[in-house]
Amino acid sequence: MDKAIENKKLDRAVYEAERGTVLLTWPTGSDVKFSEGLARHRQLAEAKKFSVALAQAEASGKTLLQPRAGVALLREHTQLLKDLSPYSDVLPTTVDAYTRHNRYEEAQKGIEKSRAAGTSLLNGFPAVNHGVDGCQRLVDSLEKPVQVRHGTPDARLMAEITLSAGFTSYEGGGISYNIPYTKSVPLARSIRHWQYCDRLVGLYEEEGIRINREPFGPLTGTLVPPFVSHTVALIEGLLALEQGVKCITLGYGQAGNLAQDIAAIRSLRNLARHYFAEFGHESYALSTVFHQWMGGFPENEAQAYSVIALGAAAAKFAGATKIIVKTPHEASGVPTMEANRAGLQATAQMINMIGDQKSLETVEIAEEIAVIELEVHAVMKKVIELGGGDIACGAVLAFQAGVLDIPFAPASVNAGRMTPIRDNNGAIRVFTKGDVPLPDDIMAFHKEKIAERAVAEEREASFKMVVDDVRAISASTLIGRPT
Ligand code: 8ZB
Repeated sequence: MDKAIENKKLDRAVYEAERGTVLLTWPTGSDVKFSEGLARHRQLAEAKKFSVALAQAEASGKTLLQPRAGVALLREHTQLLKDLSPYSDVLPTTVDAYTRHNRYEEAQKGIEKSRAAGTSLLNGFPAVNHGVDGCQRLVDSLEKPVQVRHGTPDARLMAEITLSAGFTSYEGGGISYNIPYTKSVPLARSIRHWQYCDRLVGLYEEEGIRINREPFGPLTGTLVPPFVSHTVALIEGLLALEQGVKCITLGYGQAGNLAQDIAAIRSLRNLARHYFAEFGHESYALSTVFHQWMGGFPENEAQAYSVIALGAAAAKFAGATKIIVKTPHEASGVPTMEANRAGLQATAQMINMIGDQKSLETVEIAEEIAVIELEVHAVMKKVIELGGGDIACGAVLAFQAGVLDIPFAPASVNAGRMTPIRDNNGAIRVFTKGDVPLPDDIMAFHKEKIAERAVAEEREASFKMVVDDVRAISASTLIGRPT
């Protein structure tokens, strides 16, 4: 049978033929020469290598801080990153929305209008339009590693350009940059396009150049139970390793309950080791990334700092390798440099104070770890079964069947039949499981936890409660209690 998608390393010849067409999709593609990309990476200072920063952090127990940042023009973007650099361990380049949709002509107009206006009229850095030359000048101007951060279902051309220019880390994945971001891009197609990106990273690895890959952990950032984002992260990790990726960072977005958040990062490590070994992968570098709260933020900056600080505490207690930092401007849009710096400083203070304490081990954390691992095993078993052992095919079929079901995701293939809800401690539980194959004892556990809240609030658990939860943090509480 000819499968729509397979978890198999792309043939070099297939990759090369495809590359020919990818590089023709926008004029800057013609400047990509793999040999020149290799030469750039070979002369890159150690301090500019993402994989080195991650390995050092893993070895020493340090937590790296990374902001998000991107503006339209090269000079302004370079200055922005230079200004943030003293407060960051690793740097981003957040790409604009036109580029994320492969709309390079509109990105070009955005660049021209930004020049005329003297200010950025794009919500990120249009890396494809700036091309290898612009991206290389950016990397050359900075002293720390830089990662491409975006949200692009077809990021092949951008990967060719930015990696050739000397970026040393690339965010995204075929599921995590599709289901939460788009309505109708076929999942098999985005997975295939990300196999291409991973194969490219694998080609650099074959030449001794280490490039970090980071699937996007938080998904919709809206009441996502840890087992859901973990399952997607593990699948994307497996897909990447198959294509030859060797340095992988799995992510998770803060949910808000401290025990659950700490358990999430710790279990993610255990689960990655388990599944990567099961699929025959032994030699790779693993790290984790914790995203501070991805849901709605309070408008008030003082309140926003509290959300940021709680995330910092959870990430540090959990032992995450890296934190993606939010800013006090989160509720209002793209942050200024000053707001970004403030978020980084608030986070640094918290992780320093938590770092001076010993690791936190509680029965609540242990219980959450056990629950998350059981849930992930149940869903992974079904995904593997659906794919007949093939995780790529299994993922596509699992979304179709509602076995993988991401809360509040816009993709039409996403079932949306599983409903999450907070329990009386603010941990995210499963209210209705839809077609997600959670075992009865796990569902009984969720039910009991949800019932405790219903009693405390003197109301039935319902979709109204879910809506209240979605709004809660921006209004000042974790749980959407009746007022
Ligand atoms: C999925 C990621 C969303 C987050 C931030 C948003 C939000 C988006 C930029 C940016 C700084 C940018 N974000 N674009 N932050 N500069 N150009 O990504 O605010 O927190």
